Amino acid sequence: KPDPDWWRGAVIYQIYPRSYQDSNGDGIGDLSGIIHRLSHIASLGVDAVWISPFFTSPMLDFGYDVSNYRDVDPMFGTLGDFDALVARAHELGLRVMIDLVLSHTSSEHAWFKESRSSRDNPRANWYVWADPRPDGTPPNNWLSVFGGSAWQWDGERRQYYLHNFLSKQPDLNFHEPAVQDALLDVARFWLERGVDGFRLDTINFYVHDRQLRDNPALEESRRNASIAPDVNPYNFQEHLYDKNQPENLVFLERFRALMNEYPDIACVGEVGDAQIGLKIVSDYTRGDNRVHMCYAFDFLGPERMSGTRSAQVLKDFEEMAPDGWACYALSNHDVVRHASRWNLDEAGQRLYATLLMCLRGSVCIYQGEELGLTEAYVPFEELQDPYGKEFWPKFKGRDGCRTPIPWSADGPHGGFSDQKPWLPMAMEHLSLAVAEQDRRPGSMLNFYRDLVAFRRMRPVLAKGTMEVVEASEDLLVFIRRADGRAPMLCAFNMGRAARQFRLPEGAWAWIEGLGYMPKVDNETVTLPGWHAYLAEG
Ligand code: TEU
Ligand code: CA
Repeated sequence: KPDPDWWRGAVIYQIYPRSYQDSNGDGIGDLSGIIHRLSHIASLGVDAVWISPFFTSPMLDFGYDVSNYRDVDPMFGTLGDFDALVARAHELGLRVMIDLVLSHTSSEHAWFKESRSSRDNPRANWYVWADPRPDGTPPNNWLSVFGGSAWQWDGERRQYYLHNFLSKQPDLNFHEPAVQDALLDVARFWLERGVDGFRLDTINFYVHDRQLRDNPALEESRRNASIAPDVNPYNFQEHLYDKNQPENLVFLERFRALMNEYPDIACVGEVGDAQIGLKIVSDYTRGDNRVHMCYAFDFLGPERMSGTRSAQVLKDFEEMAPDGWACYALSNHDVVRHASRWNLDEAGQRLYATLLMCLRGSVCIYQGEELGLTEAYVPFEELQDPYGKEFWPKFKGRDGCRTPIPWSADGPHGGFSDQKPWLPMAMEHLSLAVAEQDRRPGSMLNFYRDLVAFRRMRPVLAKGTMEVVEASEDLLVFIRRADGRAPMLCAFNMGRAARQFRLPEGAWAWIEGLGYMPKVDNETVTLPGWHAYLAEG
């Protein structure tokens, strides 16, 4: 059914293809494996899938280093498999969003090979090349997210090139119109193949400062308490010139115009800039001519979200981008799984999942979160993530959230593969396998199914306004309203101890079905630790 607004409030399931399901016994997940498991995803009742990159790649950053945007890596299958995946997903009512990594390519990409070959070839300006400073050092002080200088010396062309991530992920030069055109053609290629939208990787990194000015050092007070606060020097710079340039928005406007040529297309842009704040995020999504949604990092941080901080984030977003749209997530393939990151027991996981499903905005569920998976421990000898290898042991990298999905407790390698998987199957995940939880009423998996259904039946949750009634460290109470719909009262106890709150004015009726029936006495609700109260008015 045509529905240009399907993405507003949608629930999107993120698939990390290497770890979903292996179909040919090489220990690596693939597109045929995903097709086989689409029924599991459909059973969750989600609207769409976002598939992390499956394009041709030397896999140094596991697909986020693309060497051919227009083909499937043989490891994952063929274009025919992809077409079959889209067809099957559509039959099941699932939309397909693919992950376009446009800011950089792999150094194996034909464009880069040509660009590095001389200073005057047709693609000489397709990447960011610069001469050394007089003493031979890199052109400026920009740093790579993955460690060290953002500049790599190239012996062939005898110049430095810019890379915001791995040195084998050279940054494309978005100041070159032909680069923008080529990338738009890539998007068109996939739109013609029938995709429903995109997750756009690192949209904040597209354009760099033309003059290559040095970044200032960050003041102590504003240092980013991110994944590796005391480890990665990247977090001690203010990234004034290497990203978030205003020209990013100009490219995104071109990208949006292209999407608008096709029906029902949506994209979510990734902007990981906690330290720069919501102002920038709102620029990317405000109005209807850039990205539809901004992927929000607020619920992905190392510190457990309190009532006060949640309220602040939601309020800020509404004030700064009243006509913008956020897409929230608790976990993804880059961060420690939230069950472990926030040290949540099962009740805590259920509480935050309920909160997620009550937020205004769209939401992502990361594969395995619906099973309550914890972060797996991957020893150094088995580590694959280059980011983890660089900063080990202070930062253990991203492999712990990328281990294979357990499908059955008794199959070989949890039913993921007949062969030794590329990352070990976490033994403690086996009892949480899909087949185990599927048949257990009240399991985390069945709870997620109920939650998604609950949200889908009540559009006021996805799209209504939000008014915070009470917020403290442990308590968050808000009311969601939309014209012509019953208002909803949503209360969350984000702590261990019982908490009380006074019902706001109105006749609130507890909604049966989701968990615990709270004690209401004299307009005062008592919520046990880690419990939510949802009522309709
Ligand atoms: O991540 C971009 C991003 O925000 C990273 O800087 C993130 O902070 C880092 O991975 C630590 O968690 C995207 C992809 O999600 C990531 O997997 C890729 O490695 C990266 O881009 C480069 O393409
Ligand atoms: Ca495989």
